Amino acid sequence: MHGTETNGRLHEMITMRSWLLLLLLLVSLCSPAPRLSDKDICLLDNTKLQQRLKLLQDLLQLCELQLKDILGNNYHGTKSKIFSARRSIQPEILLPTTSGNLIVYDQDCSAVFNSRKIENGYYRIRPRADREPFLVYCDMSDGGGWTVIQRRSNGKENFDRKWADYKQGFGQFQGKNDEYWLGNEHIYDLLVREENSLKIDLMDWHGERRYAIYENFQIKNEQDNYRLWFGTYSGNAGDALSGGSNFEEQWSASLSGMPFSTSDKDHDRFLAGNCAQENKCGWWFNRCHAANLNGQYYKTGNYTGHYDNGVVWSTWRGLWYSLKYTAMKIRLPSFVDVGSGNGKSS
Ligand SMILES: [Ca+2]
Repeated sequence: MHGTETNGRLHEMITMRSWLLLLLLLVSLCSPAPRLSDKDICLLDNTKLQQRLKLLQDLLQLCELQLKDILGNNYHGTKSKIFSARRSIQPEILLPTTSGNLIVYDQDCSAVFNSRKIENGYYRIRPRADREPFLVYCDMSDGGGWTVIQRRSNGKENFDRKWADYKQGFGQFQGKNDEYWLGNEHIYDLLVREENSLKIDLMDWHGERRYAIYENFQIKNEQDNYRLWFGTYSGNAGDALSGGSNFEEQWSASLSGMPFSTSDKDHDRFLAGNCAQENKCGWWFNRCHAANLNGQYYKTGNYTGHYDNGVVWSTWRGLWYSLKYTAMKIRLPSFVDVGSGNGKSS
């Protein structure tokens, strides 16, 4: 009996100890982690902030690199490889000519220039081996090697034409002041191989000149209505292709991403009307434009009327001034002026 009682107490004590241990364990598990001191919190915040700072510093460095690239990459400089997304050369362009023609044509005016033909003038070029060569004016000044895709200089040529004419091209290809549109198909063929820069030369009726350069000038094919794309602007005429300085102007007049329109093929964003009809020409219209170099040739400079349909570059001379001279010309950004030696341009 006594032995049994002692055993019972011992058992009771062990059970109590076990419970106590379990309780202690539970308490230690459930109690909150030791509270961080203000100093620890501060240190932790500091580490997080330093990590964010590092990220921002990296970003800043990247932006500085990009800015340096943009500033250093003028139109006759060498294109940086870091940020240029070169498009691959289309296989059909590499096909050999099937015509049996022994005359080898240069692909563009840069190639003409590089083959030591450095006089301004009309040359027959052939951007695609599977298509016929065609005449174009090569501007061998201004660093040389420019293929001119559009020119206005005297108002003699009619630019109020339909889709088919703008597709094939029209105008005179003889005199140094002849006006023409090279044709959307030819322009597409010239642009499709590689990234090109576009330079726009402008002159008003007082003989004052301005220019605008756009990097990575592209148009899509006819299925996509020769849709326009362009990159960074530089120059002293203002970025009229982008529509103007404020958001509202850009919304209605930025030509970036716009398809080509003619009076018989309205692809503009002006739902209530036809920009090409109002402007009497083919162009990449939005609602409608802040720049239209194919517009009506008003020999007075300033003009009035229902529509701002002159030869317009609004960021320089406004919408109601029609320019005397315009030329749109293209060249590879990597084109190196091998002719003049000193790299200066007029
Ligand atoms: Ca429309």
